[in-house]
Amino acid sequence: MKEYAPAQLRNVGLFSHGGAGKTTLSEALLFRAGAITRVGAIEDGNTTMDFDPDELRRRMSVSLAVAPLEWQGHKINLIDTPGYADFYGEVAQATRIADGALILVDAVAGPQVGTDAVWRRTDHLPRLIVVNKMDRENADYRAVIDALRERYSKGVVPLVFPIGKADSLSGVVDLLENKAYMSGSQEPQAVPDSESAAVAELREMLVESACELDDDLINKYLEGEEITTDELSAVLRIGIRDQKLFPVLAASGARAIGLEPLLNAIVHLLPSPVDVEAPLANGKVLAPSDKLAALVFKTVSDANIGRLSYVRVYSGALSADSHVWNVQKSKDERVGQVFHIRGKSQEPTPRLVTGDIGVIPKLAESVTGETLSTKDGGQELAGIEYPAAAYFASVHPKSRNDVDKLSMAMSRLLEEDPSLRMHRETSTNEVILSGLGDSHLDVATQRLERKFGVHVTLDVPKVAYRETITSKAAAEGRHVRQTGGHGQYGVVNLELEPLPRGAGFEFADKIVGGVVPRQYIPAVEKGRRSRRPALSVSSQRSLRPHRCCWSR
Ligand SMILES: Nc1nc2c(ncn2[C@@H]2O[C@H](COP(=O)(O)OP(=O)(O)OP(=O)(O)O)[C@@H](O)[C@H]2O)c(=O)[nH]1
Ligand SMILES: [Mg+2]
Repeated sequence: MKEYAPAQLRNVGLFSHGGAGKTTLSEALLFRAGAITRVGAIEDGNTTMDFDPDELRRRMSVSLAVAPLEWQGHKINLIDTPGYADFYGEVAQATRIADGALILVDAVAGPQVGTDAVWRRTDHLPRLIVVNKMDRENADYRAVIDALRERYSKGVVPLVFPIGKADSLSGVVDLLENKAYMSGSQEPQAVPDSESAAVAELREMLVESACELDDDLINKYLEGEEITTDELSAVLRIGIRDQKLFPVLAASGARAIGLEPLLNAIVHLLPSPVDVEAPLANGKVLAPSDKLAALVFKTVSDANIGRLSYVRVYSGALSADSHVWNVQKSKDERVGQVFHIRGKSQEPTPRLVTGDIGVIPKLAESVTGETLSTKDGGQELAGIEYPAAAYFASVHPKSRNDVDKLSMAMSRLLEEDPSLRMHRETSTNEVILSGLGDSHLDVATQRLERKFGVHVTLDVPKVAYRETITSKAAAEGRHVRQTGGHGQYGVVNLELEPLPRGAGFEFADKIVGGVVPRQYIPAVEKGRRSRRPALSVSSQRSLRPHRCCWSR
């Protein structure tokens, strides 16, 4: 693939509730643009974006995948993501490096809980909405738009009009150009007369919403003047960038309908890498320069090949056979080959320009979230924020051999998926793996087996119940010992009371007037601490922080 200038690049993430058709639509777009020569299907396990054995087994995306296509002198990097919440770690990586988003919505179901989730997770990105699966029985474009306007924003406006629906879906009208793209034909056509009234109604909605953002245009519009396509495009671009407008397209990935207006919208309405600012770790933005700044946003580990690092370049160029600087680790990193990536296949390239995405094999130092730059004043790009763990399991290696290999394999696995976490629970002496859900952990154990030959079973973790103080109590203790000489005599008055949960342990010394010499007091606190409530795996009470007062 030839080299494109940064202004000609588009990095577009596809996000949705699980199963809205992102991978199928990606496949259709890649085929339509000539990037692939055969259309794969989820059911046949041969799509470009789903190639991992776990994805083929589950017939759903588990990892993000990238594939480029060329359209009207531009290069679009499609970034397909999983819709299932267990794999939102990948969504976090994609939302970090995409410059714009396509939010897919099922034409029958309308917005769903996963749509809400990705809508929130992409709230920093300019967005287009695709009402997909328009070929399905009971598909209802207008009803879905109404639901989206109700749920998210009045800036949700139609950009196309679908001709027919379900079995009779035959094409879509691009409202911007006022042209029809019919199934089976590559060239745009005049809008069929039978549809012109309905098309005019939707176009009115688009033009009105767009013109409202621009004083000159609204005056023109109110005076009844025709708004040109170029004027409309310009104001739409700004409205989308400022997240005031969210234009909606209609498509059927499975039947390859509605693809051209979608590709045109990506090229003409979504921002290029030049139009967006690169966030830095310190909360500022990267100042424009020729200096290299690239983010490692995903790492794939393989026991044989080693690391494969996905990078997004924010400034400068990342060249093959070069030395770069890992900003976080302050270490030199040698870059050998550099590739463009299309699903699982790689194509060598001399360099990745500003804004582009590619992969580098065998980086020695760098892991996901780190910045590759130059030694002189390279700045740290903002990292990736992952969802918190929500599901926990204890890990049990199956054999002695598995025990030996577990820790190395786990560290590679965690490097590959930072939304997985592992720790040893000291109270129960169990190794705990945590992630976003049971499927997430299931995929993790399958990977351990497949990639690193380590066999483990997962179990419900033991819970360490702990004892605590639940109410205020006071007691007095006397120590009397006759030993021939002076003898020993001491009185301890101890008060115990609970603190708010999580507040820890507090020792308050209430001795007044020096009746007990100061040097004895630390020993009392120490004694008290050593008698902290016991830990037990069987007891039903939980640990509460408590305060302990000592007085005489
Ligand atoms: N009728 C119809 N079915 C579709 C369409 N697109 C996808 N499907 C089917 O819907 C199912 C899910 O499609 P995918 O492409 O895997 O959807 P996805 O959004 O990538 O799914 P996840 O990655 O799991 O979130 C598959 O059975 C597809 O064949 C479409 O346009 N029309
Ligand atoms: Mg998918």
